Parts: sequence; structure tokens; C-alpha cells
Amino acid sequence: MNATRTALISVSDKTGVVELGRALHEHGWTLLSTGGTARSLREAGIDVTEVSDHTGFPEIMGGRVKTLQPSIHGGILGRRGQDEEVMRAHGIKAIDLVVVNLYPFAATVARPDCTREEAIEQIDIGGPAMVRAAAKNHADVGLLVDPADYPAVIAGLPELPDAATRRRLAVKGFAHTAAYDGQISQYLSQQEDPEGLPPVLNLALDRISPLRYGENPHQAAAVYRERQRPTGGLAGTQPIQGKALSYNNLLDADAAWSGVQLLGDAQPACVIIKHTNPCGAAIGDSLRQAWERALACDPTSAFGGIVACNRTIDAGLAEALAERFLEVIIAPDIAPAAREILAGKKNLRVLIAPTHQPPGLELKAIDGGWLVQQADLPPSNSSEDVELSVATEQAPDDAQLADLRVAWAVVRMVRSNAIVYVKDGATVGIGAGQMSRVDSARIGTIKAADAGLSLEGAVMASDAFFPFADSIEAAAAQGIKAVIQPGGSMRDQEVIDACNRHGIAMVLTGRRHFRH
Ligand code: 93A
Repeated sequence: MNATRTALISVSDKTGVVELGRALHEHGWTLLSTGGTARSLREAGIDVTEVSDHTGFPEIMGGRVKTLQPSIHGGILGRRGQDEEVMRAHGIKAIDLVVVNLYPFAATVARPDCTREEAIEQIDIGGPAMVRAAAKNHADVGLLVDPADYPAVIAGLPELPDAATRRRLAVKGFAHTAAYDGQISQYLSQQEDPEGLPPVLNLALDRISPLRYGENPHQAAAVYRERQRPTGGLAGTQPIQGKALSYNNLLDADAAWSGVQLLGDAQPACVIIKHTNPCGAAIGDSLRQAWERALACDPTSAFGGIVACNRTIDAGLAEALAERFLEVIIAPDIAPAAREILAGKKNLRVLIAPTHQPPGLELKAIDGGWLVQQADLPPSNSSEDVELSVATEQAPDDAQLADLRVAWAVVRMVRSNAIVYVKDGATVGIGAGQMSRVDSARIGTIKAADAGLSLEGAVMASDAFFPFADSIEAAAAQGIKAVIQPGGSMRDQEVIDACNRHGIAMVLTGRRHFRH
């Protein structure tokens, strides 16, 4: 055993540090520590040298300068087999293992009463410098930034972690400091412009798991989590049965799960998704009824669909679901009897959804860069809270108003140009992703006819304004009685006039929901 091995331990999060310090000490390592860490180790009866005694220079400026010393950084960065002479000349002792985690910046600024001065003081300088030095010199030096890695290193003592482990720990070290700087720049830019997007987006992502492939089999893919966000959310959820989720499964499960949130939680609701578009959505007196009505909208497209429910799935619904070929089912919970029934469908992926965690920002790759926007969430995630103004002579009655709100929720889930027809709380026709709005309106009517559903007495929603009155004329011919749309077209008056001519009630939301 090499008795001269030295570890430098300087941690804010003291989890596991006593166990690690004791194990190192018992294996004959020399321990160097900064003030608070040295105290913790000494209180546990572990022999430790203060960094200030080692360097001969006190901690100054209230701890701003503790480890920022050549004898520390030379000890970490010195190349073994090359820099010994210069180290000897300057009295620098090699440091073989660096154990550092940083001032808790994110936790500090998350406190509502945190002042700017407190935040600034929580910007760790010496810690990241040591982490980066050890990561750079991983050829010879070990690095621990995460208490979860302590046990494996303890198990290998008195030896340093092997070369492959040191490389992995170095990657983790740079990710740790990158995420940390991201938190700082995000906080400071938020202070400058609380409503806006930061001038620099410094997102550090952790790979949760690789995916078999991306949208197509020749595309490599993985799912990542934003390090600054708490754990949880759909991204990290494993199915309770069935094969692992694919890239497309996750995309559609996300569309289904965020879609069902838009229908609110006042009533049981169900959404069926295909290729990120709903092919049926409904509320009902029971979840079973909501499912049946959602399915009735387009049973052909529901083949291989992704189903999200906003209530616990019971045995009765599970039996109905099991009759169909579905890819994914997602719900807040599945009753034990329902789990047994679904277990019979070996390939069906079943997800117990965690609490909905909508992303704050949406990213899209474009040639040479990224488009970043706030997610389409505010002011409220639920269509129940949308403020409506009546634009026509005719106002919608209560039943129509309820359907208009459902239609408005569903149209937000649909790719633009989006037209949605709703009757009795259920979609009866959906026109998605067309290049002209009138084509979406027409496709919705064709789909309704194909499903054997009548649009007589139904309501219509449009995700953006009607540029012409043509869609209203087509809707009137189908027996549509009420319309919901943002308004704001140059020809709004023509559109309103057409509604008035046909006795259609129209409400405006003042908010567009394009989805490209
Ligand atoms: O203020 S610092 O940026 N200046 C330093 O020289 C320094 N060296 C280590 N912060 C510094 N540290 C940090 O102190 C470490 O990253 C660690 O988070 C913390 C441990 O301090 P203590 O051992 O006193 O609890």
C-alpha cells in the first residue's frame, strides 16, 4: 500500500463524508480538509490536517479564499512521472483524490427570501477549480463530486479508483461544474429580465437512459433530464408492464398526458393519441364512459393508440381497454384488479403517471441553432379558466358552453391547422395538421361521417382565427351551432356576419394556440 496517498475533502453536502473519511484514514491515507469539513471529520474522531496548516496560509475573506493556493492546485494538477522535480522545488505534495461538492447555490436562490448578496456569496470558486483540476488530471487523480459514488471507492481502498472509473468520474465532474455555472447564469439573467428568456441558455442535461432508437430505427436516441429540475416527470418513468418505452411512445405518452391535463380534473376524462394528435377525447360521468366516447370518435385511428386517463383505471375499464390493440396506457393509478387484467396483454406498456411537470421552456433544433420559447401554458393549464367573450347575436347555451370548453381544450392538443368538433363532451370530428384551415374543417366532417357520427348540434373549435368565412359556411351546412376561436382576423366581421346569418353562436378567446 502507498502510505503517502493524500485526499483533499471539502464538501458543503456532508452526506457520507464521515464514512469516507474514516475508510480513507483507516487505509493510511492523509486527509486534508477545509474548515467546516475538517470540523465534521474531527468530531467523528478522524485525524485530519486543515488546508490552511498545509498551505501555511489562512482562510481569508470569510472563506472566499481557502483552497485557491498553488500548493493545492499544483498537488492536484502535477503530472506524475513528469512534474516531480518542480513539485519538490516548491514543496508541493501530490493530492491523489479530490472530494468536493459545491456551495448549494440552487437551493439558496430557491428560497423566497434570498437576497442578491447571499446569492453572490454562494457562488463557489475554489470548489469548481479543484473539481476541474482533478477532472483534467484524471490520468492520475480520483474525483468524487457525488456521495452516491463514495461506497464503490471505499470498497476499492486502499487503491485509487481504476483508470476507467477515474475517466467516468471526470466526466461527472465537468458536468457538475457546467450545471453549476448554468444555475448561476440563469439566476443572474433572471434578475436582469424576470419575464424574458436568458441571453445564454446553459442547460445541463443528464442522460436518464438510452432508447433503442429514435423516431426511426436508423436514428440513435436517448432521454435526458434537465439537471436543475427536480426528479420525476414522465421522462424518468418506467412502465409497470410491457416492453421499454420507445422514443415515439414517450412523445405520444407526453402528448396524451399533457393533453388530458387540459381537460381539467372536474370530470373523468380520456384522450387517445396517435402520432402526437388526439384521435378522440372526451369527458364523461365515468372514466369508462369517457373512454367509450373518445373511442367512438375514430375507432380506426385508435388502433395502436396511446391512452391517457385522469382517474384511476378500474377493472371494468381495464376489460374494455384490453379488447383493443393499444401501445401505451397512462393514468394516475391502476386498481389492483385492473392491473391483473392488463397483465394479460404482454406487449401493452402501462404507465403510472407521476405528477404532471410541464416544461418551462420548449426547444426545437433548426439549421445552425435552436428555437427556444416558453411552453404554451399560461395563464392556466386548464381550459376551464379561459375567459370567453361572445361576438355574435346568439350566445351559446350552457350545454354548448360546456362543449365549447372541451373543444377548446382538445384543439390545443392538435397540430395546426386544427379544427375540432365536439358534442356532449366528446370529440366527434378532428381535422389536424392541414395547410389550410378549411381543409382541416372538411377533414373533421369526413372523419365524423366515417365514424357514423352526426355533427348536427355539435360545436366547433379552431386553434387560430378564421381568415375567411368559408369554414363557417361549411360548418353551418353540417349543423354546427356554436364556434370557439381566438378572433383577430382582418375579416372577423365577415366571420361574425356569417355566424349571425346561420344563427351560430361564436365566442372569442383572444388567445391563439398554434402547434407546429
Ligand atoms: O469561497 S470559495 O470559492 N473559496 C475557496 O477557496 C474554496 N475552497 C473550497 N469556496 C471554496 N470551497 C468550498 O467550500 C467547497 O467547494 C465546499 O463546498 C465548501 C466546503 O467548506 P467547509 O469545509 O468550510 O464546509
